[in-house]
Amino acid sequence: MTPDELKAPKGMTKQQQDELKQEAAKQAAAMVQPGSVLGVGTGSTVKFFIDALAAREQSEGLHLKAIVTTSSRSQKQLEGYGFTVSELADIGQADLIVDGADRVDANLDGIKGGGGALTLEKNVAVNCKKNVWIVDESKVVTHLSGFPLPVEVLPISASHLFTKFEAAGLEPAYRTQADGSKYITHYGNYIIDLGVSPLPIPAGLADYLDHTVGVVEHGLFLNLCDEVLIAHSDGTIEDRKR
Ligand code: ABF
Repeated sequence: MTPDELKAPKGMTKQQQDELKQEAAKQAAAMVQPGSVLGVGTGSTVKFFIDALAAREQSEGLHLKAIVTTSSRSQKQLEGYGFTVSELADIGQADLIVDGADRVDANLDGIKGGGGALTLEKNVAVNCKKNVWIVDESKVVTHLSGFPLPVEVLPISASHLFTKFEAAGLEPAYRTQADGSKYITHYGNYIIDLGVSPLPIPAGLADYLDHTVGVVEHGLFLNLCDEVLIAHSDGTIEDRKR
């Protein structure tokens, strides 16, 4: 499946989903402290967050100390608004990161990486004091399910890992481009999406993947999100804290 096919909205029109995302994004932009170091994630909801951040910059001048981001897509949008983007290696810790997610469960654990940026996203996330996710209600589940778990793998190990994941009943599929060729990540790796749903015991699966040679990173973000803003179809924004 291509990245876009992975993220097709379920049960809502695209416009309805976008309006909800914009609401959550505005509320997150209001959380940014002037003079702070900010992390900016990736995805269609974060796109609205960057718009709202630029509006705040325009109206009050945030004088952010530094901004790091998790994809070239977000970097281009930020620089288009005149923000300067730093490399992760150039900052100590960010005070806050605002990012999206593909699924978030009752424990504020999540599946991320539908956009293919999972490795940089996780490396930035662990270097941020506070992680805030912004989602619409279609992403909220009781148990992590309904979205393939992305696993970034080294090309040299991909076929062996595919066979291993298949034998383990994880229902692997290579992430593909629109022309059917394998999707290549920013770091030159492949993504194998694990279609098994619901995910078997996320903490156990994360441990299994963390100890599987050839796996670069996976999209299970456990114990990382501190707060999630959920935009509900009734127009309310739910603020859930860990
Ligand atoms: C990003 O947010 C990715 O982890 C994920 O694919 C994306 C999903 O958010 P959205 O639905 O807003 O595109 O951080």
